[in-house]
Amino acid sequence: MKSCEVNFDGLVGPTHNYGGLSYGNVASQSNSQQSSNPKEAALQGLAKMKALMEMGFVQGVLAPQERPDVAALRSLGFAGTDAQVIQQAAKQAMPLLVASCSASSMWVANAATVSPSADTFDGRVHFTAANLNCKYHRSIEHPTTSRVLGAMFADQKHFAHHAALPAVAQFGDEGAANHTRFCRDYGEAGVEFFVFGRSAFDTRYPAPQKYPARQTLEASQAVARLHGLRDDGVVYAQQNPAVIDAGVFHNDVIAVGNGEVLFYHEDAFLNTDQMLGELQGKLGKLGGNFQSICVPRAQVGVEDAVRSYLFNSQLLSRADGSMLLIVPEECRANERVWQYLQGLTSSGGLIREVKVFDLKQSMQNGGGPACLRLRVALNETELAAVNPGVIMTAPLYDTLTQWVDKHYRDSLRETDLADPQLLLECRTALDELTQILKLGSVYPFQIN
Ligand code: SUG
Repeated sequence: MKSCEVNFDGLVGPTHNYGGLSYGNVASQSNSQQSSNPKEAALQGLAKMKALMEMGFVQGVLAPQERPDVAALRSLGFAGTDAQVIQQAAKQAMPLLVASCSASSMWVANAATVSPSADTFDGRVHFTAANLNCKYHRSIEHPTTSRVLGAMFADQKHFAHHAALPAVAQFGDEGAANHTRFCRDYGEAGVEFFVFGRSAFDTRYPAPQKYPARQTLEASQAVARLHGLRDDGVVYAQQNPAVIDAGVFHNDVIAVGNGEVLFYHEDAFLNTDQMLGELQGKLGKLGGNFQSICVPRAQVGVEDAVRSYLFNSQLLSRADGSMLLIVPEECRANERVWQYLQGLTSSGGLIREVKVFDLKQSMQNGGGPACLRLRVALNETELAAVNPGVIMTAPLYDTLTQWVDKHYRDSLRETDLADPQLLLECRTALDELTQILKLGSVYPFQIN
């Protein structure tokens, strides 16, 4: 049976803003308080989805979350009408209002970890929503994430959904941003590669000194257990703590994998040789031929990698077996990175082409092409069982761009977040969106 990898991209929500909410994420910190353009952000994301669809890839769309999150503010003690809740929060605790308005659910690589059916004990595709408990503004995403994923992948014969892990730092889980899968073919059993930043219980693992390590080993192990993965089909690796301290807050900022290939920076991991050997051995047992492409620090330093988001790219398999790299415009703007990429594509290796996308609005919050997508490998039967409303088509692209044009503002500052009119605009837009994507009622304002 034919299988493919579907990229479900997060649709940018109407409150996209620069809140400076993510300590350890250099772009989020340095663009804090700048004026954002939600309309442009959403259209940039949609343009990438359309381009991939036109290149022949199956492309999906994942809905944004309800923001401002009035229910989250109520749980923190703000009361009255929805407008009063927002106004009180603006007066008494602006950082909480900003957090409750973040459109951070657009970075759906953090929505969940997904294991394809060929890897799991019961032959279903397994999803575990990420608790994202390192940052308050992201920790409030998982209940709605679970409802949206449930509405997209509803058929229990094919899809199994797990709730987020316990919401404590020991089980910090950031989803697919720290997870890659290697395989010969998307439909065959593969090796799932879990990258963690620290161990919660075992002091032998070093931890970063400056910035938080968001993903723990124990969280990754719990996800592997929930999904029923075979020991032979899993490799764990630790991120180099020094690169976390240099701004690599997720592994997908320093490495990307697809098929049998890992594209990574020389400084990305600890014990790299041992890890590569394990990947080679385990994929080899499945008949695969693991290959790695290491970018040497002498050619691209970690700082350039973080600035350009070279590794936050999408590595995609083309019909002829070669690969294509989708990178953000910032890679072309960085002379060393661009030179590296020119050399890479002309070297006769597997990666033959680089395509550049303008995702500046998302990039300014530390979200590149790879952050914006959740990969789900599906066979034909499973693909047919996905809610068809979320699969991108030319008419859906037109409908969504018109929807964005109608509902989104083209400028948003912190002071605008207190405007009760913004809440109404967002709810009107999202209500219409659930109809467009045929999701049913998934948002708190639709349920309560
Ligand atoms: O969690 N930025 C996100 C970016 C997530 C990127 N995802 C991956 N690498 N997969 C984060 O740090 C910034 C929000 C703000 O500051 O307004 C933010 O949440």
